[in-house]
This record gives sequence, structure tokens and C-alpha cells, in this order.
Amino acid sequence: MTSSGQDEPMKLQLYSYHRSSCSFRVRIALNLKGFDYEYKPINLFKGEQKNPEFLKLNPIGYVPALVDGDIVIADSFAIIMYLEEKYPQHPLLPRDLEKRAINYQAANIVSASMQPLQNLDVVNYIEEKVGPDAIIPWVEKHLGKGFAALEKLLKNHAGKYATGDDVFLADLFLAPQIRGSMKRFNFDMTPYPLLARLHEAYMQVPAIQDALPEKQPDYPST
Ligand SMILES: N[C@@H](CCC(=O)N[C@@H](CS)C(=O)NCC(=O)O)C(=O)O
Repeated sequence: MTSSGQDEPMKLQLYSYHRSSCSFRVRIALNLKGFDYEYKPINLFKGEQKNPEFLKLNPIGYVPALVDGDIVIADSFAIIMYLEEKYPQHPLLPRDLEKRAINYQAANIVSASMQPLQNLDVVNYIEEKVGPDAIIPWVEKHLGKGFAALEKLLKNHAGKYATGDDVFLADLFLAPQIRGSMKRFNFDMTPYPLLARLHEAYMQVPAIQDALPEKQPDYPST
């Protein structure tokens, strides 16, 4: 399919927010796979994720969402698996089945047991129902539990990155989670030396550098 009916293939479109760790995961995947995609900003602080037009793309009202021609997919895990299966360049999963399963496990620790507990909706709810002082202890408890599990899980699998010397699925989830926890909540990573080392390594990877919040078109200029 083409956008103009001519030879230009239609660009993938990513609905994203610069600071969203879930969008960050997909931006890394798109960069690794070499896509020049169209960035469609959704400002979470202005509530644009609840706009009827966006809800047509993702009924739960969260970023990211990906449009590939007639295909619309939301949820970072689903998007990344779709990209992996449709576009095999730069595989995001190792061939070894155990390492592959460790990638799923680490990605799911982040996406199911960490990020949802610090999501904007949840943090706003805690602030309103309990009070602003409850936010940091809540986040520290749940992020600490997740990072402690990841530190143990990856101990026998890590190389330069989470499961070896290539950037795979687990890294796509870990890099935004570690960086976001440090930046947004001032989270101290020193009790997790392996994860802290991985974070240093991630910051040297061009596909991750280009996916950083501050490199996105919707990052505030002032
Ligand atoms: N499981 C979903 C979670 C998506 C999600 O929670 N997105 C956050 C940003 S990282 C969001 O849009 N939050 C808006 C809100 O809470 O209103 C995914 O991985 O894409």
C-alpha cells in the first residue's frame, strides 16, 4: 500500500508521548528494525489519550498505538511482537528457547508488575484518595520488588545486555523502566548493580539513544 498511490510505501505511524516508558519500548524496536516512522504525539497531561479519535485506536486510552496501513495495534508488547513477526530484520528474540523465555519473563515483570503500578492514572488516584506523600513510598515498594526480582532473574543470563551480547526484548522493557524510575522518581539503583550496569550499556546504544524522551518531537523545548 502507498500513501499517494505512487511508489512511496506508507510510513508506520506511532502514537506516542515522549515521557511514556511504554512508547519508549516501541520506539527502540522501531529504531532497531530501521524504520523511519511518523511520530503522532498524544499529550497525556492534557488528557489527549481520552479523546474520542484516539479511543478509536486504543479503547483503553493508553499510548502507544501503532498504525501499519490498515492495521491498528495498541499495547507495547503486542506492537513489538507484531513488528517482530512481520519485519524479521534485527530479531528481538534470541533463538535459544530458555533465553527467549527469560526475555518474556523480564518483559512481563516490567509490563505487568511494575509499570502499571506507577501509571499516571494510578498515581493520580493515590494522590487524590490518600495524599501526595503516599506516592513515593508506593512507587518505591513496587519498583523495588520488581527490580529485586529482575536483578536475581538476570544474574545467570546477562552479558553486555540482559540476556547476552545483543539487545533483545527484555532490554526494550528494561531500558525505559530503569531510566524512567531514576528520572521520574529519583529511584536509587545502587542496590541493583547488574541493572545499573545494564543502564550504562543501554545509554551507549544508538537505537536507545534516539528513542530517549528528550529526542522526541513532542519533548518541550523550554
Ligand atoms: N500495557 C500497556 C500499558 C500502556 C500504558 O499504561 N501507557 C501509559 C503510558 S506508559 C499511558 O498511556 N498512561 C495514560 C494514563 O494513565 O492516562 C502497554 O504496554 O502499552
